[in-house]
Amino acid sequence: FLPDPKRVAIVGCPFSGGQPKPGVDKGPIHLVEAGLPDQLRELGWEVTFDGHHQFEEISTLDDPPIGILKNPRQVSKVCEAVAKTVEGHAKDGQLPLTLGGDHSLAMGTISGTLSQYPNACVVWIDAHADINTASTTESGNIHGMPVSFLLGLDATIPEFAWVKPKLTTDRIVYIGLRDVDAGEKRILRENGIKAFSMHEVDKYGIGKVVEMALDHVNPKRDLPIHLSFDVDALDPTVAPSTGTPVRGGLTFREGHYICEAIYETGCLVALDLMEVNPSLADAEAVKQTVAVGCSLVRSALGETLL
Ligand code: HAR
Ligand code: MN
Ligand code: MN
Ligand code: MN
Repeated sequence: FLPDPKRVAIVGCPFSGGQPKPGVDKGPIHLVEAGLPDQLRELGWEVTFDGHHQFEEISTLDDPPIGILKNPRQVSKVCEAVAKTVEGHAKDGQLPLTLGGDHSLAMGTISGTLSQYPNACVVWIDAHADINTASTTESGNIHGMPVSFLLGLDATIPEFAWVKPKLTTDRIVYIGLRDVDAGEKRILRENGIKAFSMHEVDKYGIGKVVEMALDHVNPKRDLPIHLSFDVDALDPTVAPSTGTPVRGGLTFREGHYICEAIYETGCLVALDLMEVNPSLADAEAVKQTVAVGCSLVRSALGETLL
């Protein structure tokens, strides 16, 4: 599925409405300014980047909470626009690389991927499961919910009716989990959703975990893969500048190994790098996190393969 010639379209999404901490909207700007487009050109990719997306502002006055969900209309509108953009690039035969921004955006990116590749599977790398529904979320932050929308677990909110539940529970797999709410654990269990927490990474090693994860969602390695990488999957010592760091995460190499192994399948059709927040640490830590983010993307696009 890798485009030949290799063409990638960078979709910069300076958006933070899916969670309360300012600054995550600056993530994509830092990643691009660090030189990511040129780094990908050096790897032989033809890179399209037509500027960061400008999102229509909805005043908070016009966007009161629905239940406890915060900024619901804003998140929905932004994700719908992102879905169209990602779909458009995929239809053009480009590999959409979405830079967040908070992880609510994946509602858009994965919807866009599924419009072009209905049988795509999702590999979700995160400390969190992001699968709360309107009835289980305790925070009301929609970045903790995108997977439930994509699976249609809670289709009760008309504002999100455009999200067509095209993802099925057997086509998503998690790696890196270590901070999962009780309600989310129940959802994972009741729906038989496969997840490899840090416990399994410790037990089996990352090589075996990635193999088992792919055997589950893509047994014949013939389905398109959407890789959604939340930088907080990495240990906070590796990626400190993020909104909800959780200790005990993936090492630098474990994170990169995942990206390399997905690239190696030749099935990667879309990639997200989310939750880099340059406002949340000192300058050195920001630099480190941005550099790791760029490096993960390069690995997912073939850098480490000899
Ligand atoms: N489960 C919590 C909630 O729903 C925390 C979600 C946290 N954050 C993320 N997503 N960064 O991966 O609010
Ligand atoms: Mn574009
Ligand atoms: Mn996430
Ligand atoms: Mn997370």
